[in-house]
Amino acid sequence: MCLKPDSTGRPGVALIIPALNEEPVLATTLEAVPRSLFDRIVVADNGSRDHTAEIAAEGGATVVQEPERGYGAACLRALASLPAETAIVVFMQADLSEDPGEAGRLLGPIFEGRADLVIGSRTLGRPDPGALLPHQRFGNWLAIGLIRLLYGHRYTDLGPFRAIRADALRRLAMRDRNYGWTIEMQVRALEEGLRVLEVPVSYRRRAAGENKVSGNPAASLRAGAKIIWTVWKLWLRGRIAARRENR
Ligand SMILES: Nc1nc2c(ncn2[C@@H]2O[C@H](COP(=O)(O)OP(=O)(O)OP(=O)(O)O)[C@@H](O)[C@H]2O)c(=O)[nH]1
Ligand SMILES: [Mg+2]
Repeated sequence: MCLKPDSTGRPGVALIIPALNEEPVLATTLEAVPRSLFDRIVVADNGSRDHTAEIAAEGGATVVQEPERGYGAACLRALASLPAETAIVVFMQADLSEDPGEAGRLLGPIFEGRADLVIGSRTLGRPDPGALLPHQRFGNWLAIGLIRLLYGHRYTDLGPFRAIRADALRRLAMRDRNYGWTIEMQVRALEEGLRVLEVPVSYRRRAAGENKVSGNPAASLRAGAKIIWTVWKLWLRGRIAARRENR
């Protein structure tokens, strides 16, 4: 299966950055993006009350607005805005926790035809001390363990920095509108039999701006519960569908 080329003859690559009140850091993040890798950068402004949208536009990104709060809602809105010739989509945070310069590591295995989904694993790639908080590590461990138990696949992380072929992403029929987005993609990828690869990426604390999830205990608890629930829900849904087919 070959990747659909854009007008320049290479596969169209889009970078999606969901952003909620990221004014203090977004300009630096966009400056660090290796432009030659991407045909389009989309910032999904998730109802920010600051100048996130203006900064994104000044930084050369296409801005889409998603007033409904939630990481997944922002990603879905950005995806809906992509041109048909987009062949690969990369997702990255706005807060410079990830190194945009490492995007090539995620894209390489897809360009080479070795993978459909490439997860940037923070645990494989030595995160900065304190960048992954203990409750984040615990939540990751729990979710990864559950996937291993139910699906028999060993992931090492649920990191949000990732690349996926656009045709594969469409097959996943993503629905989650908030914290379950990353795990839904990983579980659905297994259900659909995608070729999944993990590559090490670096990780540090957000460079600036408000801690909204990992640095916020209440939000972390909500995110953790949603992540675990999402794995169970998808597994049960798969079992019910399999039973119906066998009848
Ligand atoms: N939390 C949150 N982030 C959103 C939302 N919409 C878009 N985002 C963006 O999604 C990315 C991930 O959210 P973060 O707040 O960085 O989540 P985190 O990395 O777990 O935690 P912190 O870095 O401590 O805030 C960032 O780029 C956010 O700006 C939303 O509704 N809630
Ligand atoms: Mg963050």
